[in-house]
Amino acid sequence: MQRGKFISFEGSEGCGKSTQIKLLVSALEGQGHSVLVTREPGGTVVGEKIRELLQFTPEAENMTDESELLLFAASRAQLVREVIEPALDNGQWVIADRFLDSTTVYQGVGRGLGIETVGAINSFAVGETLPDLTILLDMDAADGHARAVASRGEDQPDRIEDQPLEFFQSVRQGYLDLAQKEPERIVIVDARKTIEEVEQSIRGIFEERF
Ligand code: Z5A
Repeated sequence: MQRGKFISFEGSEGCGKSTQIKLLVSALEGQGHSVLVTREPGGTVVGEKIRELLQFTPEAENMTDESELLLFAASRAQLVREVIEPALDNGQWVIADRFLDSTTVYQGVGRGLGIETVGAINSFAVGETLPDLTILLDMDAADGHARAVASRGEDQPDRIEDQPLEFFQSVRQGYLDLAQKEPERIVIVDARKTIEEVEQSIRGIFEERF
């Protein structure tokens, strides 16, 4: 059995990850691939409990940045071993809606915990499991936030969405710096374009890579 491909989508809120993942899944399935989509935090029983704690538990508002980092890592450690690795071994393609780069930039850069510290914890959490390709949907943080607010409607922002704009600007810069360091794995796509144009760019990258 040929091992499946592992692709992650990254970017700040509202950049269009979920939208593009849906389009990609239907294209890949049309080519005969079996595809599994994961989201983080979450994707397992343990991970979904952690998601609730990280994002939606009002009593957790005094969570320290260090606890937050370890909880994201714990959710991913479970997801990798319980879901991602077995799927890849089974020949499935795995599309991850966020993976370890989110922790590097949100906790390492945004929260200021440092990318070396976060890198060590990320490595412990994922072991050898790294994406073959990461699509970074890049756009201005304020514009992405406006999209996310519009699509949320009446729902309240979660604990992380509720950060000031400077936090998301540093997250965006963190992603761009990471892409510069790892150009082979991380490909930047301009997320300001229309949904169809972004989809075409991603198709082009897939044709070239796989
Ligand atoms: N987080 C962290 O801190 N550390 C970690 O390690 C991990 C995560 C893994 C997870 O939130 C939060 O946890 C996230 C990072 C943090 N917090 N923030 N901020 P989530 O999973 O609940 O949400 P999200 O990942 O931020 O995604 P999102 O806001 O749902 O956005 P999206 O999936 O990228 O976008 P979308 O839903 O596809 O599109 C948003 C809207 O824009 C929607 O109405 C679309 O129709 C529209 N859209 C999409 N594309 C376009 C284009 N091209 N043009 C115009 N409109 C568009």
